[in-house]
Amino acid sequence: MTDSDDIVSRFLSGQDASGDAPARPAPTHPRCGFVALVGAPNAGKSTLLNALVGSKISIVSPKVQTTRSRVLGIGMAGDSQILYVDTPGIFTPKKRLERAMVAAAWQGATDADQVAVLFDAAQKRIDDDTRGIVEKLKEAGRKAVLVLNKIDLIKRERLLALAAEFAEYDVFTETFMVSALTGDGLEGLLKFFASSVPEGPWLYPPDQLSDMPERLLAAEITREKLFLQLHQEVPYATSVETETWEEFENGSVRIGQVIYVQRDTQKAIILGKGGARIKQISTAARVEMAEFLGRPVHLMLFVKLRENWAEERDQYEPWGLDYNA
Ligand SMILES: Nc1nc2c(ncn2[C@@H]2O[C@H](COP(=O)(O)OP(=O)(O)OP(=O)(O)O)[C@@H](O)[C@H]2O)c(=O)[nH]1
Ligand SMILES: [Mg+2]
Repeated sequence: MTDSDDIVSRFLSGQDASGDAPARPAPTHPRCGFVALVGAPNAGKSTLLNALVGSKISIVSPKVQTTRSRVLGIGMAGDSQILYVDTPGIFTPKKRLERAMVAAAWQGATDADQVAVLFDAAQKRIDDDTRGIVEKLKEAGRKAVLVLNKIDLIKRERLLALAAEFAEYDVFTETFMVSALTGDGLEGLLKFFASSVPEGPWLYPPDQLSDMPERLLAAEITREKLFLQLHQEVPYATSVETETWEEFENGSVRIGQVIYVQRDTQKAIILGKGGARIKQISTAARVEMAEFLGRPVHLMLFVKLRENWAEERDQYEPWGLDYNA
């Protein structure tokens, strides 16, 4: 970890960059383990990870397939260090990037000590993607925890009926009903994870919040703004890369990023009339970057045509995605 990564973790954990936060006493019976959050696209996995960690680590949008890679969020609860693994939504993939995303999600589940399946309980019925996930876990003889999310949107009777329907699979050892958005029910879920991760030493310093390098975090922030501000196929045709990172003596940082698009028409949409759209995207991204870095940020965004970025290997490796999945 570099010094600047360290600043990110301290800032996100609410400590100041001088590092004089009260030291956490050494645990007498440390526990540490991985909890994978899996589910259909848009179930609220990233929202839940952020809520459980208490900081924004993973990007969130109302659109499906926002998360493209595994994202680690480190949560502390008493003597337990819980390593939450946010994963891309699991669906039937068609393109190379989609296959890599779904493979990353299953890998996250396979490697974890505990698997939590999230379901958007606001849906009328159990969707095919979720059904497929539960059936695959059952086939593999894997037990999991069911998290019925978005309970702020539905009535309790409906929840009980859903829980009963899921119980028939005989995969779930526990069922939790939560709202990742309002925080309802999260305390019980957190306590459960804290007590269920195996005994063992912590793998990360307790004030660290993620293992994601700053450059990737910064790219994700811009990608989130693209997902929030663009429509139809456009956000899915984009990829963001942090190209330059210059730190100045006055404490500010200049970040240069490229937004790759697959067609000229998409480039025109992202730029907007007189550059209005890119300006909005850039402002929103810069504000959030400055907040997580705890210092002024100058952000320079360039939009470049790269028709085949989704077929290029260097778009996969930095994100831990398997090009050949
Ligand atoms: N009302 C309500 N909305 C929620 C809740 N949790 C998440 N959402 C919303 O659901 C949408 C999707 O949330 P994400 O956290 O991005 O979902 P995800 O499962 O990570 O989605 P992918 O990364 O695309 O697979 C966002 O608009 C969230 O604000 C909840 O408990 N209640
Ligand atoms: Mg997500």
